[in-house]
Amino acid sequence: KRLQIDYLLTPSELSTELTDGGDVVEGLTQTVKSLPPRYFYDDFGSQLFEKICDLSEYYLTRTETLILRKYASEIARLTGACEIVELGSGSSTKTRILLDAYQQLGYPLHYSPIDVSAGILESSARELLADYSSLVVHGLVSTYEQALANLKPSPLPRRMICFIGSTLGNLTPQECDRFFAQITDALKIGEYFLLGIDLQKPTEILEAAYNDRQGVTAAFNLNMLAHLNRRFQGNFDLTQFEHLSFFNSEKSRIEMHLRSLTDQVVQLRSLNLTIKLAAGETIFTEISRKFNLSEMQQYLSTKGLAPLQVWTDPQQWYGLILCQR
Ligand code: AVJ
Repeated sequence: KRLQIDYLLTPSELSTELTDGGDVVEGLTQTVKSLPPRYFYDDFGSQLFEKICDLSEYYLTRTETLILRKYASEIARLTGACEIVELGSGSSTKTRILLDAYQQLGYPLHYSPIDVSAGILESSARELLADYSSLVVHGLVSTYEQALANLKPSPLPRRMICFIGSTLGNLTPQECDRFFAQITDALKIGEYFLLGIDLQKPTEILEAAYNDRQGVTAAFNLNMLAHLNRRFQGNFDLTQFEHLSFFNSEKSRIEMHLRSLTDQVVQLRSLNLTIKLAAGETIFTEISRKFNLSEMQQYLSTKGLAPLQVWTDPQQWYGLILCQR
């Protein structure tokens, strides 16, 4: 058996944390309303995100892909054979570059993708198994928090946790601190962490990437409401909201919001939640932080993750950092 998928996001596991819906109630009942970015990624949202990755304005994916293509074999040589655990694996397109490099060196291929979207995880796992004859996939449909707390012992002597695609940018500084504590808990001394981050660059370039001309990002943002409607018996009217995104230079982050076009009342029945929105009021759906590469290296060191090597593109738009615990 080369495929196993465990599902941690089932409603029965609602019990303890803010796993399913609790975080929605929490976000929507604050004075400044917000929703956790993980609710972008139902199966349709994951498809929309794949479309974003192909947009000419969205330089992130293509830049990270170039860096990976250029340096994947160096990464593989540095780490040696290891289990590749990926947080937010999505379609696993960029992961193939890593798998190719590990395969090239004759290493056994163990891949553990983790994603909140079951559909995209299942289909990409099947495609990978068809393309890599010796690959073993152990997927987890789960949030990062749940996954990191529930990782099975590695099938190989070493493990590398990959967090590429600049998903770290979605976390506030406080969330980052918690996240890295969980990462180091999930790694033994000597094991690896591979991080991809988007870097600071001119505002026009950043804002274009989050306001594409085709409106795919707007659709992606609005789809979160459709997802919540389905998942929590809600009645958000998508025509009564608009996509808003801009660069906040003080905080060095893109902010995405959904702005209410009218005074309205919305219900999420299965969460027992009724909220009021004023015309012009926004729901904060995402931050996407833009980092400084040397500050990030410093920060990682303080978190017990020693940077071994850093790679970037010629324009220094994007950075990849390999760390060792
Ligand atoms: C998947 C979190 C890296 O912040 O750029 C894309 C998500 N949001 N367009 C990002 C996203 C709007 C993306 N990450």
